[in-house]
Amino acid sequence: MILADYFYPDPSLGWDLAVQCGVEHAVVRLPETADFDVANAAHWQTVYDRFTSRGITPVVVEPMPNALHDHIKAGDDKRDWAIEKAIAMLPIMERLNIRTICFNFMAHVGWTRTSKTLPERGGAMVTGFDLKDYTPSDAVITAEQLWDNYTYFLKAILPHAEKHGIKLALHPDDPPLPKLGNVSRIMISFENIKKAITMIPSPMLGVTMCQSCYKIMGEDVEKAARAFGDKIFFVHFRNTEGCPVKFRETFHDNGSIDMARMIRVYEEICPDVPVRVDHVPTLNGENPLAAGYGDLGKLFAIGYLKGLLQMANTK
Ligand SMILES: [Mn+2]
Repeated sequence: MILADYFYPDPSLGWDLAVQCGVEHAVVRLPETADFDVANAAHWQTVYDRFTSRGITPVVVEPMPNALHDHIKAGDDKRDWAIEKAIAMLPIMERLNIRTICFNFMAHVGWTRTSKTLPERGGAMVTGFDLKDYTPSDAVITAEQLWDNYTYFLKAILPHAEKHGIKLALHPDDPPLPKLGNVSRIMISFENIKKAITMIPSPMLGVTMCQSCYKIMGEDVEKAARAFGDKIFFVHFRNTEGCPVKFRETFHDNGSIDMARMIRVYEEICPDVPVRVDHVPTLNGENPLAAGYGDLGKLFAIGYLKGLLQMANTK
């Protein structure tokens, strides 16, 4: 597998630590400032060069920029503008050889937690979700509207993704609940996601295997991974405890998933895809507002992942 990490577009201590851990590939969060135009190749080149000058090769864009994606998912009056912008990203990515976009179809409400300070081992803190503590927003969307908006998006973008060889890797909904208030959610089960990536057949349409989402859904993670097979374009390596209405993150070695087993499975079925650690605990001295993405938690998680990758590749 390709060991990658999640990088914000501006160099930081996290960049240094990842490089020092031996990470050579980047999952890039694009700038979300007014001076960055996703349709402008020169703007991309500036960001790209920042990485390559540090010995890091960008391989995935995550997420699809929210300024576009929010309109696409909601299906509002800026949807067509947003889809045109998303399509304009593809030839630029092709030229830079960034071959994968991680996208999701959570409208109005993204990945959501009700706490960032749940206790984990030794006083570390993790994020968690408990439906009884969730305060719904005023937004409204039905499952039928979501499927319509999703289909509309695929029909528009897939021919361009195929032309430029850019893979669209669908991330499951987190939490995987059918409704948060009056906001419906559709990417909440293996069956729904399988439908979503096969309803319009394309070699450029597959999944981001965010394995804990499937575990929380109640799926058998290995079975789901094997069923997706070569439709896995990207792996989020993450561990958790719980069920859709109440769950918590854990240290990567301290949750309900057999992590060593899953790395062996991925090396067998999708050995060439990028993998990154996801949702690390907050360790002592760190600000829990950076929930899931603290530098110290990442150090441990990346080291653990590197060890498992080495094990899986040692005969
Ligand atoms: Mn994820």
